[in-house]
Amino acid sequence: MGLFTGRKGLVLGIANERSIAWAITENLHREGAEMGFTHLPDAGDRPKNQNKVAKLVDPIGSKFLMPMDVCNDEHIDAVIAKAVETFGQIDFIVHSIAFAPPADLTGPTYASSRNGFKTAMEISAYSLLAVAGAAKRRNALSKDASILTLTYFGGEEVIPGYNLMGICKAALECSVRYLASELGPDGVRVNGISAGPVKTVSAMGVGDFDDMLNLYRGISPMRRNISADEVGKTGMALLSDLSSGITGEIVHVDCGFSIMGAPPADFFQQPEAKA
Ligand code: 0WD
Repeated sequence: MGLFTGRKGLVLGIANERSIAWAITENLHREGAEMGFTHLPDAGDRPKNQNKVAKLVDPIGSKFLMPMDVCNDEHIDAVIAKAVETFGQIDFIVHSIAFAPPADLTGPTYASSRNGFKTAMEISAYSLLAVAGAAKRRNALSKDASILTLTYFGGEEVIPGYNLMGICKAALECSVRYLASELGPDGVRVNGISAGPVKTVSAMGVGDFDDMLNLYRGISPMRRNISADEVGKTGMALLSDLSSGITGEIVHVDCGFSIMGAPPADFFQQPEAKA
């Protein structure tokens, strides 16, 4: 019997096999979870996004796969309604969604456009509140349900290149705490994982990613980068009974990078650090 035998939930934000949401899904599946999934709606006739996600989730017995744009309240409500119809109540929600228009993400924050800021905040932070709110309104969450979102250290401290998304992550992390406080009386927990860099589609839009990986390798106490599976394992734990007393937390899965106030002495001996 697995940790998630008899437990059901929703996973939002798989784009492809590199997505962090997929690494979490693999761990949940291994422990026996039953899941429904969403994909970004496809433009035009070709179901490109749908096919990419279906290829992954069909073989693990997905209970449903629906299009969902988090900017659309009807989409969100339809997904929650489908979850209720399929499962009754659900025990977990994985929210692994972020977006900022590239032009607004790559420039300095003071150059963000008003609309770019709104879009980035809506998709990357408000969407967590919207999904939790829809689930609450439909009484979709079981009495010990757990909600998990994904964030990054750039929401706590300045990471050059992370820019507008850092501001969104600060809002997202604060949303975790407010939601945890508001849903706690129902028994529902809300937590976030602050992950170190993992090469995914979204990550490639943020600065020079290989430099970021080198930096993390050089500075982290563990002198390496994390794997997506490490986020998957911790995600699974935060969604499970193993973390039944934890809510409102942001757990860093970053090989310790975020505890360092300055690079270690050996950082300056590394050829890539000098380059
Ligand atoms: O290094 C990394 N990869 C890190 C990612 C480090 C720390 C945190 N994160 C966070 C991201 O900020 C995000 O919140 O993890 C989360 C997942 O990101 P990911 O797995 O790195 O990226 P990806 O595989 O691209 O999944 C994000 C997905 C979208 O993918 P695409 O590539 O299609 O933009 O978010 C979804 C979509 O599936 N998404 C949306 N879903 C519904 N409605 C929307 C939307 N409007 N926009 C994006």
